[in-house]
Amino acid sequence: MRQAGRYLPEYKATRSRAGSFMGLATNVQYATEVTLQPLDRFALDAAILFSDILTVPDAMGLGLSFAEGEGPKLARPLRDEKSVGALQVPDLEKLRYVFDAVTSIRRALNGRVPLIGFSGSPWTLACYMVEGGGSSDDWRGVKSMLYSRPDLMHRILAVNAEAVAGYLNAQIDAGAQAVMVFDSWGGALADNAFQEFSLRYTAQVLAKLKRTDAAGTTIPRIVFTKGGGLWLDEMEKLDCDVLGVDWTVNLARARALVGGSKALQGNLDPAVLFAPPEQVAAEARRVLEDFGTPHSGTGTGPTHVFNLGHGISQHTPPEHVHALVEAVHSHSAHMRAAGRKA
Ligand code: 1CP
Repeated sequence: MRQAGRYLPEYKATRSRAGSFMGLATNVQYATEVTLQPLDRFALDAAILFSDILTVPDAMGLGLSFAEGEGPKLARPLRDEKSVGALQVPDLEKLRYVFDAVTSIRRALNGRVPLIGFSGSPWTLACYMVEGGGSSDDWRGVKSMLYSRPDLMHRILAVNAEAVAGYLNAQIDAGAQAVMVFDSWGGALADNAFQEFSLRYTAQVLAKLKRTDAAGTTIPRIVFTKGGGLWLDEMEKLDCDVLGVDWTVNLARARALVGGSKALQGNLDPAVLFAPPEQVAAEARRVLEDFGTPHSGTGTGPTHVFNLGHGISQHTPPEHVHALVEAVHSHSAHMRAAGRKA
């Protein structure tokens, strides 16, 4: 999930030098620096590109800005038939700064850990593109369009699916070693609407993604739907390698459902990080135990990728993240050793 961000003083320092969030994300040097900052503090197993899902609507001409202390804003949201009709897959050259950042980060990582690229899902991007801003309590604008003009919604989603696939493929070309699709607002949809307006278009993206990089190395795909636990049986059919789950999901049950075919990523409640380090460690052990020993003996196959169940809060004390990472490493090593003996 998010690794960098305002909970780290070094991030805040770089962000203030950059002047704005977009100043940070569009500058290759700064984007590289903030991607590596969490790795210099914590023994993390992967790096996630520093960027944002809203770079794609920005490249489509919707005009992105991040006001200090507020969420994202789009200056030209899609409100009517005319603006939806004019929407087009962006020229990927407008996102060159992202691909350049990927290449620069890969070079700076120098094999230390793999780099994960990402995008929003077509539906999640549509939420911002229609509302014009951050998480809404009722998603009135986007849901009104979905129910009253499903034709317009389908047009946005079709353009988004094409754009997201091109965007992720370009990240793979630039050096991303895994790609993650964030369907952060899939869980805001009703049953049926989720399948028709979110899952279907995520599947379209996956169908268009490259399976390997230029050297022939497989690029794993991760799909995270916040609030998607009820649809895991349907998500199991997606052509991806990993399903990310939020903290409402029980990992033992999820493993029984999808464990044979896909790895699971998650799912510590980020709010656990507000508790003292001992509680953080205890909750981390609980998540690991819920999934269970990855493989007994020397088995291979889909397993568990420890992660938060959603993004890290800006109010998180960095020492608590340190305690979390240490607990995950020591307890999972212990579980693997016990599994080998069994
Ligand atoms: O390590 C990292 O920080 C990785 C980079 C990263 C990622 C993967 C950022 C930087 N954003 C994201 C993804 C992202 N952005 C998602 C999908 C994951 C999720 O659900 O959290 C979403 C929905 C956004 C949109 C967004 N960008 C929001 C949420 C607004 C809302 O709807 O409430 C916010 C606050 C941002 C700004 C942002 N993006 C990233 C950071 C570190 C920040 C905070 C601003 C800052 O620190 O300056």
